[in-house]
Amino acid sequence: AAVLAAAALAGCAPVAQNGDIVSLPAVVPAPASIEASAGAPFRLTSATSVSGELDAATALAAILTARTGLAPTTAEGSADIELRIADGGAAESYRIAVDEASISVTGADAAGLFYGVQTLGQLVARDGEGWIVPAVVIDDTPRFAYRGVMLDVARHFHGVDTVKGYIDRASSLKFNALHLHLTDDQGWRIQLDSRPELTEKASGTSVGGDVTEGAERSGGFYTKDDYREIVEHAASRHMIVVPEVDMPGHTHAVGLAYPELAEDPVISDHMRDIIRDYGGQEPRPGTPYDGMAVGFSSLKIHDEATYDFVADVFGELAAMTPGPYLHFGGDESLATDDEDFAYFVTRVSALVADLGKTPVAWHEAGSAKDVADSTIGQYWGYVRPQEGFAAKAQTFVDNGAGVILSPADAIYLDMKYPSGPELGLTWANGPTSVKEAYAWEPADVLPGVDDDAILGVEAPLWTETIRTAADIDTMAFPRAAAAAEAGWSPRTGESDLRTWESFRARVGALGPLWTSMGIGFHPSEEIPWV
Ligand code: TNX
Repeated sequence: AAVLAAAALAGCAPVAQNGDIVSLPAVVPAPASIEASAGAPFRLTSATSVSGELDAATALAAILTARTGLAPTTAEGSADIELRIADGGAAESYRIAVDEASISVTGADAAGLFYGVQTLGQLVARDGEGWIVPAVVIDDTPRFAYRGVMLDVARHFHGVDTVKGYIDRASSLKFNALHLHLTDDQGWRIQLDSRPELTEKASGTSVGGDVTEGAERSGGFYTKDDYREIVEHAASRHMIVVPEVDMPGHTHAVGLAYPELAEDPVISDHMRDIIRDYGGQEPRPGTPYDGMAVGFSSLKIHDEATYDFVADVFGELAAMTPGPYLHFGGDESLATDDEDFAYFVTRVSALVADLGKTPVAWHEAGSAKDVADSTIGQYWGYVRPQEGFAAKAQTFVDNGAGVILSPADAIYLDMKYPSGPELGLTWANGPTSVKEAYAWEPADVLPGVDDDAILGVEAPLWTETIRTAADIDTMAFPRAAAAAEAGWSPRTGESDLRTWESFRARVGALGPLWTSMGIGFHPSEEIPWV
């Protein structure tokens, strides 16, 4: 225990390797390969110099300053810390070599170098004499190309600064996609020149009618400049933005701006149960909805005006979004007849594909056998799929496009913790512990769907109960780290680091770094925080 405690103090985590407990620097997500050497560590001082790529040097300086108060001096040519790009490796991969005299971080591309810098930030630790980086060689490369976090800005609106902060946090765990759930029954959050009424008439409320943090009124929306600022900030952290406009369900807000496009709400018994359990009003046409129930709204499927609307919305979003994906939702369209749903999904997926973008949709869209071939399915069933769910996801695999995995009982970040804040929901087998968020293997979720058909992993944060930046931090950290590891690290069984015991020790060692970054993580008792 004394050895383990000492290891923890140095920012290392005990790991079982070939039957022995050894101590390795705590990196999350676990790298593909890490070898600690017996040599003396590198010592950071106020004289430490850095040279190489400017963006990476800036990113490193920000981390080191926050963590240690020591700002490295920039140099030309050789320096103590050298940050370089050398072509040849796999996309987003990097290598770090640390010895007593120097540190080199080499990325295969700018993203790889950025990830190397994030890892280097995690390696910084303290010993009795000061700040050190342990002598180590790391060769690292991602398992999956797509590693996402989703933020629902429709149920509660979250302003630009909050989103930028979430980008910073997520990119430090090597996430490379921010999916923004921009629209839902409760509000439309993106200004469009082609359809200005959407934000004029349908952005003014949120769940519970809550007033947005830092604002004077309920709801809110991003101007086109706001959206550009988010996209640019994401790009500077090597993340793409995946905008979602959810349809044909989850569209009550559309009806506030364009009543002629919306069917009247369908109130099911299930909805009455939800209203009884969670409170709130029944939705009424033309009246803003601030409840939490889902599945009552639908666009009109057999009206050409609907498709003019969809073409305007996705046409403008495509032009505003440099990333390759446009998400058209498709979940929980319980008020849309099955055949109508298939017709709608077929048309809208083709429309998005014709814009030169790759459509993404929740897995229900796979019930439409003619969904555009390039459409990626986002699976939100459980780690052990419920009846019928895997078959829908299979459509996207059969088409050769593949799936993004978001198993709700593991990495829905809006599920309550077993003990902790009163925030969150429980419907997906919740509460969800950190261990449950960690203990699943992507290739074991959908039968026969292995790495070649899995584009990646995404952790959604729905915000019915999540109102502030602090709420986001609490729900996402530490569980987003588990999703990051599922998306980036070698598969379970292929690395000594891919065990719950190793993960919890490594996450625990990150506590001081997260604190220095201002992350208000949930101090879960499952984690041995340093
Ligand atoms: C289900 S899973 C939803 C969302 C809710 C969420 C709450 C899915 C694609 N849709 O509409 O916000 O549950 O956890």
